[in-house]
Amino acid sequence: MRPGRALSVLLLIAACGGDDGGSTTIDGSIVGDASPSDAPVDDCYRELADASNGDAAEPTGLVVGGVARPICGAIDVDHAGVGGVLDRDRFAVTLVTPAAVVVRLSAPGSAGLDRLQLEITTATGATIGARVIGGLGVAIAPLPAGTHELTVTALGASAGAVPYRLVIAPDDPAARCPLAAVNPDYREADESAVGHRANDMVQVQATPLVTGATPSTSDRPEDTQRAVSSVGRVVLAGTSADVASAGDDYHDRDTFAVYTGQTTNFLELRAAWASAADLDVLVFEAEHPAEPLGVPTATVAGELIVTSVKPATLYWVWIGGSTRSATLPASYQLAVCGRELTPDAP
Ligand SMILES: [Ca+2]
Ligand SMILES: [Ca+2]
Ligand SMILES: [Ca+2]
Ligand SMILES: [Ca+2]
Repeated sequence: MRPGRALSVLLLIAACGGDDGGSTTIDGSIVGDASPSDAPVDDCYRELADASNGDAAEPTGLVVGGVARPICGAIDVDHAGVGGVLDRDRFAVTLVTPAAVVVRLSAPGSAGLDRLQLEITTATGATIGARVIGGLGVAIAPLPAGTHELTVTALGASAGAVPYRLVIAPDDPAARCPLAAVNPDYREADESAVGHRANDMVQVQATPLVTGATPSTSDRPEDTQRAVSSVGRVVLAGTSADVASAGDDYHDRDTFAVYTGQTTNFLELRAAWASAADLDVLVFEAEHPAEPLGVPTATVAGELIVTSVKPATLYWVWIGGSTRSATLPASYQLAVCGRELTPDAP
């Protein structure tokens, strides 16, 4: 399912009955013809417990598997806490059956905040995060059955409340940026003469995810001279070499500089490789190696991540061979697909 399609399918609430509302179910989970325009004017579950929902998740009663409903809340400004946290809102939602989901946070009025982020905390305690950029943050995750938390965290200051809309919907990860057998648009330069360290740029600790610049002053990102349009795809290729870790959780690390197009505000990235390696992909705005965008997921063979981005901006696409890898080197292809998504009205 394409993102726009996925996002037209709203959160389904079993409390209102999964058998009405014109939605269909697949494998007992979700889906249907519902679109925002089909919904009543006030179709939201409305945030009820702002003062306390930063400490304990607000029980929404929402169950993925019934009538579509988003969560409508606000970044409230009357109880700013420590560490620059302006508001934190946690919401509990339930999945009856395991499903791949996409969670989309729309907050068109959030430009003045220092940071707005979305986190999915699964029933098993795993966390998947996404930054809101340009009023939109998107996270994808495979979720087991159980009760999960969606957390909205705002840092900074605001003169007034900033409304937002939060939607959880079924996702089709295999349909995101499929990697057909194609000739790559750009191939990594041979870096064997410098121990495969010519393009590393970012060192990465995987758990928890902590990233920063490599100590080297001589590494450079691959200058691909490519821009990803909002309907386009750039395919990168390279080799993740069998070199010793430089102290982080990766062997070879390869970084490619790619521009986003004039209207591209969302990227999907998919990597595939042949050997029994475990490669991870991250995205950074150029020269911001401490701010990883997107979180690797393993919902399908290979690696798939998504992230909101700024249009017409240089990004670093990073791929590293995890120390979990059984076999290296690994020849990889890495597709970068552009999209233009419009945030929902809150
Ligand atoms: Ca709130
Ligand atoms: Ca709150
Ligand atoms: Ca390499
Ligand atoms: Ca490298």
